[in-house]
Amino acid sequence: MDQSVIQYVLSRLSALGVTDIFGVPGDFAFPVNDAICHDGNLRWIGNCNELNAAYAADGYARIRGIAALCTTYGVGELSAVNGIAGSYAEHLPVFHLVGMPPSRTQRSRRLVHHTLGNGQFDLFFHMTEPVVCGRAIMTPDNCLCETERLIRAALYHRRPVYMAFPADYADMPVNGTVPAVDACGSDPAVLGTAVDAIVNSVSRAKSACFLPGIIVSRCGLRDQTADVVSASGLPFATMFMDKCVLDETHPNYVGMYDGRLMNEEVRGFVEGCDCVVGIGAMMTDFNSGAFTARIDPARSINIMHHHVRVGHALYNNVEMQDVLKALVKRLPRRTDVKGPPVHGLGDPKGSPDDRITAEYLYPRWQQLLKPGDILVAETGTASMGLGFVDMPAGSTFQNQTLWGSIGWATPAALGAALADASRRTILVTGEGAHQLTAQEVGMFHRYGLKPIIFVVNNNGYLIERLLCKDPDIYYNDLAQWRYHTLPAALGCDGWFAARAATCGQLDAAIKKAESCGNGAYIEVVTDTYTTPPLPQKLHESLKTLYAA
Ligand SMILES: Cc1ncc(C[n+]2csc(CCOP(=O)(O)OP(=O)(O)O)c2C)c(N)n1
Ligand SMILES: [Mg+2]
Repeated sequence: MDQSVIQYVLSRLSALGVTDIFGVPGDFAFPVNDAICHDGNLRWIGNCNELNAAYAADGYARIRGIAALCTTYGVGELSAVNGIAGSYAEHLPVFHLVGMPPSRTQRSRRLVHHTLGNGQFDLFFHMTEPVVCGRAIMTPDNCLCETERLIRAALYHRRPVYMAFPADYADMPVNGTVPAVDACGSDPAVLGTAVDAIVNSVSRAKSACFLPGIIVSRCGLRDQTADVVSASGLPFATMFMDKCVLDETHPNYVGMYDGRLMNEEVRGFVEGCDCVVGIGAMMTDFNSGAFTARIDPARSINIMHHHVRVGHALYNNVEMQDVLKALVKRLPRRTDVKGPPVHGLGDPKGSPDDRITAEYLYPRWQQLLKPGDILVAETGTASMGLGFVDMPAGSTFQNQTLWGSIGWATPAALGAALADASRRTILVTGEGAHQLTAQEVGMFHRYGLKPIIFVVNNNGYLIERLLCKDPDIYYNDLAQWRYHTLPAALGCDGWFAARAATCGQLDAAIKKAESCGNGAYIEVVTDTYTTPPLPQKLHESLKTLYAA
């Protein structure tokens, strides 16, 4: 084999569907940067900083199923760690390629730049350990084995991996032969027992429903899961992190289940079922209405990526895809279980001269959405409102519900838009979150992308105002930016940009954004405390807590 170490790794990433690699270059990473630019199947996407590159890779992986970023030693890679940790928490296989000082520099313990000045070179390799599912320092001798091991780990766990390339080794030819890799399959006996247990529980139950979760989409099993739900005839609800895992236009959909906080009818139905079947769902705080959900483990099932739980029995070594394949044939078709009807948000309420309220804003956004749209919603009040809009067929709702690092959504939308430029990408962010990563807006134009961006300007960190003791305390205030002037300053020539403070202005701006044939950026100005219902509910439950 006459490929170099980095050429081999890049060829494997291409084969897995990566066509773009995010990052910021640096001298120790030059061999990796050069190889990416010289690889005919790959495109280098230069981000404004490494944190943004990691968020962009995260967004790309949500749509493509896999992503990669490249940073330089120490200064670059450490900035990316928050983003990588988010991809770990949210199960996204992101390959973090890091350029390292040459092996001879490391051996001589020279005091080179980007080190702590102590001659130690493996510190950052150790620092990344908890946020990746595998890592290696690549050499000509280990390259073939380690690349295959890390690809397998990333795809098995759906989590990031770290590969560091000493600058001299990166360009050396690889040694050895490609190892044979066994495919991971289910243990047939355990699979049979687990599927029997699921079929028995569901058949015996007077009423049953599904809660399909985010792992389904991370494993690329949305169609198979929809087939199981359709074959069973049973209703399904979704939780916040899992929104749009199955199309919300599916006839069996009953709406968002959010514990005791929202949608009482859906809660009553789900919690009243004798058997609740999770498929790749996680009971996190924001999935369970701040842990107000009450699903008896004894009467529930969860089919996870590599194991199944039926009541209190755990079955290991069974793969989700094998379980779904069996269930689609074996589950009896039920026509006797009916869920509540889905209530949409209705029409926007407000007159053209009115200030923009939640009763206008969220229904207006619902009207804007089209089949196939990619909606990226930032942590904050706006995503908590968007969680309750009805999403059209084939559209997707992306939110960093578990990791919740503000600033994620702007670069993640860039990554998502690059991952599938044929779809419309819509970004909704609060202005506080946007201030962390707003530079990345310029990158959409640089790469010819035409998103619709909404920045909700509500004079500060509203979700924090609602959750902290004193809403008006000044740590929730922000520098007042003129947000709608950012696209021009960031080089987005030809974009439509506007500031909307009334319902009429918002309506006109949305119409222009949809027809301008270019990127669009709309600053949506609301009153300081304008909020959709969910943050208000969280606020009320905390108020009782503080008063107690
Ligand atoms: C990196 C990071 N820093 C701080 C926080 C805490 N935090 C959560 S939401 C939020 C404010 C979001 O404000 P904004 O984007 O304006 O949205 P709003 O709630 O006002 O709609 C902050 C500071 C966080 N989640 N992530
Ligand atoms: Mg705000």
